[in-house]
Amino acid sequence: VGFSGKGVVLAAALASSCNAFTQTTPTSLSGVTGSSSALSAAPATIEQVDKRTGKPTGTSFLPGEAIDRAAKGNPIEKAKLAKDGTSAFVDVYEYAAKIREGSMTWDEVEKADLNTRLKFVGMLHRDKRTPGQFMMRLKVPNGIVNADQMRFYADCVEKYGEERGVVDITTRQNIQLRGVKIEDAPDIIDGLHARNQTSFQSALDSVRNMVGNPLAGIDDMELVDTREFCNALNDLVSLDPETNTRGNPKWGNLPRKFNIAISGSRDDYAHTHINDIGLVPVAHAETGEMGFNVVLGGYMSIKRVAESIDSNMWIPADRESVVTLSEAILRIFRDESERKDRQKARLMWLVEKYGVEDFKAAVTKEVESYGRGVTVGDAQPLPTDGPFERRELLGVHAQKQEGKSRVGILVPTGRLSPKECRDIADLADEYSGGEVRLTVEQNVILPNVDDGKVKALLKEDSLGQDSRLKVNAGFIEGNTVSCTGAQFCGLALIETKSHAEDISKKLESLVDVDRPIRIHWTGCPNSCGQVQVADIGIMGGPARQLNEETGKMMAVPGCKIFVGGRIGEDAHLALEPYKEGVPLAEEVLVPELVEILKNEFGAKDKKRGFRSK
Ligand code: SRM
Ligand code: SF4
Repeated sequence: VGFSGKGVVLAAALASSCNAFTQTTPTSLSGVTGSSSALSAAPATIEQVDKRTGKPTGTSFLPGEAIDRAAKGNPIEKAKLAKDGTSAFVDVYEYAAKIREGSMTWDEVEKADLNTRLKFVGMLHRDKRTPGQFMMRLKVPNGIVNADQMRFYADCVEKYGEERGVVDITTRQNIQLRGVKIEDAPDIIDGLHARNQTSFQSALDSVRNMVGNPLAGIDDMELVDTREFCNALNDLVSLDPETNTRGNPKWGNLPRKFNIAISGSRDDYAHTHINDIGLVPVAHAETGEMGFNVVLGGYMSIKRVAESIDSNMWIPADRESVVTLSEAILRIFRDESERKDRQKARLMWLVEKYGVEDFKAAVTKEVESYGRGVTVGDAQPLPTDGPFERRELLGVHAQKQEGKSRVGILVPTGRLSPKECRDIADLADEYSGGEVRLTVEQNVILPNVDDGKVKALLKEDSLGQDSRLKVNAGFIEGNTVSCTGAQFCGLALIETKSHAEDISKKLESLVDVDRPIRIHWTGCPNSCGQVQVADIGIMGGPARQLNEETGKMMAVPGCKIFVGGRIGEDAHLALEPYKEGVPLAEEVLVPELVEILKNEFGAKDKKRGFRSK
């Protein structure tokens, strides 16, 4: 992916020779005053170059008009103006050194760094749940990792103990390390960079993990191999071309998060319809050339949940076109999107402000201005040869390569202990050439398993009866997804992962269904667990229940239930709750879900001795 451990050395060198690069230039900002350390105020001068790294600041790429808006914008905008996020890794190294030598403690770290700016290094302080410990989010383009990386994740988190030291596979086909302390972060960052991975620009106002097709290169129904494009886009947004270090300042001051997904087949495993940019593979109707229709603006949030809209754009499936189109949209988004109301700062609002055709015209003009010979065409008709049934990712399936199989393994709610990470690494070394693929359903796939070795793989202890990892999971437990929830997330209204795992097992023991039923859990309306695309979505929310002792109704942890979201070609978001105010208590929620499974999905009471799959 165009990056090697070399970059770390350069970054460290840049950090230590920082003064040589100091060059603070005042901008045309008028009437803006304040301190550079407070979250609530923008500085009087805007740094063009970060003193310590010599890298240009994210803000230095913004036009004056956008800086003026940011200066009058929300507290996060002011924090970004006050101190550059793309050089925040230097703060991590400096804080860590001081904490290690005993000259400071983690709670003396500047608040704006602790809770905001370190997010540019992918470090999210879990201040409400585990003060002093961070979640570190990585970037895993196309969700492809290897055995060495899996073992490294295990080594990084193990010291934080069974409860806190875990690894999560996320709903963006990505990895999060938990429990991380600042003093350990430099070694983790260096270790990641030495393994061609990074955590930089994976959170806050950054372009998030590039989601691609988990079956890229191994599937006979593939239309486009997404790997090259995910890697190229990952480099576009997070590799600094000047210093060859991770963290690209050009995109270091975006108005909001930005999601890109590239689909490789009609299954749309990447969920293009809920990403800011979604690339949908479709051949040009006249020339037959393979390319992508561009859908825009899909997102989920507390304020609004929106399905992507057709932008009437098509580009050929080549690296230059994909990178140039994305760069053009990102440039327009960066400079023109909302900087005051964070709820309105997602791409959809900007597209609506323009109108679809005018937005297309602006993007086309921008693309042409780069002079790379890239052409933006009109959207192409989708295939009409009948409906397409999205295929399963779990279990054993033939690949396009003769004699090879892909084996999808359930990781319940994406949560892995260090031992389970190592188990997967061992399986990968033994059966899949060390390669592991992550899915947005928070599971893993081992590709390229010799058909002749599948039996042996299925007999491995780490996939046995007592293991959480399973190849032949039931239709319900195998399709349960869950966001982080209250164990670590300060925004959560309820605990999610442990309930999701327990209740899916319970449901599996009570009913039989004849197809995968996707049950998604999300702890609050931000919908990181994407409840609106689920067959059944469970979102944390208020509920009341009778207190047997007092005889009074009292507030209890509860949920809203959504039913009927669809993914794939026939995507549809379930926007309105099916039921609200349902207590989370198992004796209430389980019967409720059983009813929904029976009424809406044809579930039958389980017959003794008969399993659904
Ligand atoms: Fe998310 C904020 C976790 C995918 C919409 N999300 C958060 C924070 C950072 C809040 C916080 O500070 O605690 C959560 C961190 C909890 C933690 O400790 O892990 C968090 N989001 C997650 C993850 C880990 C859920 C998971 O268990 O898999 C996912 C990480 C993806 C990744 O690897 O980058 C995750 N979040 C999503 C998705 C799904 C997707 O991208 O397909 C969405 C909906 C799609 C979207 O963004 O449009 C999503 N997360 C949000 C939002 C609402 C965004 C908005 O525009 O308002 C927030 C709140 C915010 O950004 O202000 C949020
Ligand atoms: Fe946290 Fe809410 Fe996202 Fe769950 S949906 S991870 S509770 S922000």
